[in-house]
Amino acid sequence: MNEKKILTIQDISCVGQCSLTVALPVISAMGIETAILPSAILSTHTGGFTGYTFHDLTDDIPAIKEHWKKENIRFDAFYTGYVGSVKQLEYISDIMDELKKPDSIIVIDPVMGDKGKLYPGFEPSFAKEMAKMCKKADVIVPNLTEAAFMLDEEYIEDNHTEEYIERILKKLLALGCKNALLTGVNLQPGKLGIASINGATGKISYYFRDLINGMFHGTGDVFASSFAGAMVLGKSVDEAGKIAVDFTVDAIQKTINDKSHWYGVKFELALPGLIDSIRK
Ligand code: PXL
Repeated sequence: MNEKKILTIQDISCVGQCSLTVALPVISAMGIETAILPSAILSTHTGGFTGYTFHDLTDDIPAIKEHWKKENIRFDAFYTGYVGSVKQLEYISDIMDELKKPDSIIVIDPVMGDKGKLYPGFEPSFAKEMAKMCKKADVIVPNLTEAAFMLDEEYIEDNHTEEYIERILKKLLALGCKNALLTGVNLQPGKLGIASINGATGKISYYFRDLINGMFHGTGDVFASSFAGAMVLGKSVDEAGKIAVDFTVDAIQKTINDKSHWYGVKFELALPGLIDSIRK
């Protein structure tokens, strides 16, 4: 029996196709048992809706962990996304320390912002605490905004130079993670993609697709969920990155002609292609 069990920790935005309503179906569809730990429950995500509810679940986490320990529940992988408070980062670190197996994989998506700005409710001090948790990770997958806030680096929206991207990758690695992957990289006009650095060899890799103009909410979670799933299935960082980029692009393409669907991407329609891609 080599089925793997992953624990993903992020919020439930009840409506809006992000965080757990993406991670659970995507990783499950990849054939991986997916346990969840909701960090908060919101009526919707915070990216464009107004008047959303927010119920923080920080205080529930220690008792949940204790119950799992008593039941001898352990996880082959951990994937963290949107985390609502600094206190939760501490609790999540404890969960990883106490519920991991010797070879568990840790994927951290340091969700906190996009397009050069932090999401509502996040402070720059949160970025510094998240940066500390990154040392636990096998791979971190920030976008450029998140990397810039964690590293006190300049945020550049597009027309990046290799020198800028590689400096950021090396600084991310210096946080102590084993590998780092940056999303939202634009080296050539009309192309958007990812850059990654392998901590063991220092090798830097890139993967690009044609740029699709527009802002697509939840695509970071679509990317990170499929990336985490592919890592659990034994793919390398570069293979998992390519699988996740192609799935995200497919989900965007399936959404782009429906202007009323502004709040997320129709990743459900792209799941068959994702499943094909992991069989290769
Ligand atoms: O997609 C990241 C995300 C997750 N969770 C919540 C969010 C966002 C981005 O805005 O608001 C609640």
